[in-house]
Amino acid sequence: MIGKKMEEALNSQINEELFSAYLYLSMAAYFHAEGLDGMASWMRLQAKEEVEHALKIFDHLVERGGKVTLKAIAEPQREWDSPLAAFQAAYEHERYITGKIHELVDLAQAERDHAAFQMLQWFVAEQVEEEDQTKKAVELL
Ligand code: OFO
Repeated sequence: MIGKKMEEALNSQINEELFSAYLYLSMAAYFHAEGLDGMASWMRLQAKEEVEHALKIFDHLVERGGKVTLKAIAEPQREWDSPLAAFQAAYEHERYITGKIHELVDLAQAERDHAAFQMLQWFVAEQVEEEDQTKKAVELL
């Protein structure tokens, strides 16, 4: 059975992951509108991955007898000054998410929640990859 603090924190992270999906879908729409279908496809894939991230945490809560509480998803930005500005925003967003994942790891340690700690290690590694990918995209533009 998962503790209340971890349950709440993981529910908030589900929201962060679903907002990430919404943000990247919004960037995909922006790229389509600019005629940049390749970039749009890349962002659509990222959006799908973010939904998968949300589901990983969702499943962890379910498996541990926690309660999943879905909250409202904020409206994402719709326009950027340039493709570069959009990718820079994606990179900044990934850095923000890395900070959130690290806070969760700290909480798992403080709560001695070894199961959440182990599940979160996947996200720690994933964030290294996602920061790297978005940073490289920024450098290419
Ligand atoms: Fe793009 O990151 Fe989720 O976790």
